Parts: sequence; structure tokens; C-alpha cells
Amino acid sequence: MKELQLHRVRLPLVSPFRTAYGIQTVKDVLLVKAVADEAEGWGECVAMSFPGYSSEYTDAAALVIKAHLAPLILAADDLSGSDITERLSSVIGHNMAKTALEMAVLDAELRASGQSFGSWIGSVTDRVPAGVSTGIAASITELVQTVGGYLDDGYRRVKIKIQPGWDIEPVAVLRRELGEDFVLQVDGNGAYSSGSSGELDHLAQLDRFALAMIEQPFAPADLLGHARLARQISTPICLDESVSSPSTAETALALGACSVINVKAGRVGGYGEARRIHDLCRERGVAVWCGGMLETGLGRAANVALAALPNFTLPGDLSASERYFSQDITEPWRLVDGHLTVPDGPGFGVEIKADILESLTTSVEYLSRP
Ligand code: OSB
Ligand code: MG
Repeated sequence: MKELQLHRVRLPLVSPFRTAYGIQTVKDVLLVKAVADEAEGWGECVAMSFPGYSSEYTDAAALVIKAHLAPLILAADDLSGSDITERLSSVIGHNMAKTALEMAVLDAELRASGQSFGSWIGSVTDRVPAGVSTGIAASITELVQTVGGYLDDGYRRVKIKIQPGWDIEPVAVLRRELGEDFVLQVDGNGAYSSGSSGELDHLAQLDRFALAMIEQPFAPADLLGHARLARQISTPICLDESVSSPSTAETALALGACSVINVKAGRVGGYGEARRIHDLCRERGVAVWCGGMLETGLGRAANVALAALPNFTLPGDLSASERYFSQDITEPWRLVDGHLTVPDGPGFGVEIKADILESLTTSVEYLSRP
């Protein structure tokens, strides 16, 4: 690889996104551009600016790429996106930073050969159902309005964020006001404690609302707590933060900690790793869906293709660009009959709009062979 570029981009959100670990009003994105002789490619680092979802955050991702990851890639002559995971394995963790590099190298490679990322990863459908994630709202009235609007837009499934004090009541009101015949699920982002039987009993009250699943109520390492709750309730438990690799996925399933997995490439260290988790879940008859991290149109393109793998049988956190951004860095993603279309052009199949990118860019760094 000749050169890697780190582009920092600020995309204001159309409305603040509030979760159990904080409020976000802008998406501070790190994009990686890989420059090879034959083609150029782009990757997106999904880390947030604050280490609340996981230990990674944008500034740290840029540092670890510069100091430790980029040199491993720039030194290589015979580089393929398929062996980036192996090539970077001497560095522990930093999965989101690694994924951004895998994406950039893969996009350049696929563009050079004219192959789509969908065909590389193994997409089997040309469109995927769109789901939407809703932050903690200022009031229940506002939540009902927002969710009603998403259903009108055609979203096939709605997820709401929950935390202690914002859980049973909002779910009960949504079901009362908007009915039972839409797919609804909740995401706790680790805000609950499994150490207290009170909190387990409290969460068990969610069983009455025909939820598709409860996602990650407890801390990432608390697999036993999730297994305990799974035995107590009939609503499926889904893991997000806990699953950082194919082997943690296997451990979680073996312990009965979940019966559904939210797959995010950034969290597990790449799209190749994401596919491995898909494959092992498929062998075990466990459904997966594609999670999101407020990606720009670039990361969204990769996720839509991932979600077109055969065992992604549940709608993902895959929404239109306008759900988060008034201006995206690619052609905006739009819902077509409640679905997003799997790109079929070379690489990720989307073009970064140079003028928009430039207007939102706060810095660019150039890394080349030593
Ligand atoms: O827990 O799934 C999550 C966003 C940022 C960090 C964690 C999560 C989320 C979302 C939004 O729920 C998913 C999306 O629409 O991109
Ligand atoms: Mg989640």
C-alpha cells in the first residue's frame, strides 16, 4: 500500500441521540483512505468520540492507526483485504480501528478488480429490510410521535433504547397507542445490574409486550447475568457489546447468554470476522441481525451488503441517511418500500462526494511508507 490518509469529519445529527451512556449531537467520524497503484478505497471507523459504548473512541483510533496499525499495512507488498485481520493480529483489541483499515484496503482491492463487496462477502439478496433505533426521548408523548413517524416511513422494525426509569412505561404506552402488530425491541446498552434480583424481576415485566428481543441489558463481560435473565423470561436475549469476536459469540451461545446476536463489524474487528460469526450462528440455528453505529453512507453501504447474507433473518439497525444526517457524504440512503438496496458497483459501490466531504472535514493526515 502506497499511502493511507486519515480524514476527520464532523456530521451534525438531525436530532440528539440519547442512550444509557450519553447524548450525542454530532457524529465525529474518522475515515481512512487507502491509496494503491491501481485504485483508491475508503473505510469508516465507527468509534464514538467518547469511550462509552466500548473502550474505543475516535481520537484513540486515530492514534493507534498512526503508531501501530498503519505501519503494518504500509510495510506490506502483497496486501489483500482478506488477510488484514491476520496481518494486524499482533495488536490486541482496537477492533474499530482495524475494521476501518480492512474496509479501505478491501474497497481499493475490489475497485481494482471490479468486484462488489456484496459478492465478496456473499450477499444473497438485493435488498434488506430497514429497522430504526430510537434514542431515549424527552417524554413518552414525543417517543410515541417519533416511533409513529418511523412506522409511517415504512420501517419494518423499531428498537427503542431503555435504561432504569425509562423502560416498562414507554414500552407499555407504545403498545397501547400503536398496537401489537409492529416489530418492537429494546436495547439497554448495559445499563442494568444482574446482581440484583430486583432488576431481573423488573426486566421480566417486559415479557408482556411481545418484544422481538431485549438487547444487552447488562455489562459486556456479564455473560452469566444474561444467561440468568434468559432462563427467567421468554423474550429472546440479544447480545451486542458482549460479542467482541467469533469466540466470545461461541462462549455466549454455549452459556445460554443469548439466542440472538447483533453483528457489528467494527465491534468484532472486521467484515471477515463478522462473516465468521454469521457462519457459526447459522450452523447453530441462531439468528443474527446487522447492528449500526450511526454510520455515514459509506459504512451503511458495507452494512447493507453484510445484512444480505443468508442468516441475517431479522431486520437490522439500517435506516435512511435522513434518520441521522441532513447531509451525508455519499448519495443519501433512502427507503424503498421499507428496504435498502444492496449496492452492486465495485467495492462498497458508493461514491464519496468530494465537495460535501471537504466542507465537513476538520483535518487530514497522510501516512506513507517509512
Ligand atoms: O447499541 O446498538 C447500539 C448507536 C451507537 C452505539 C451503539 C448502538 C447504537 C444504535 C444505533 O443503537 C444504531 C444505528 O441506527 O446506527
Ligand atoms: Mg446495542
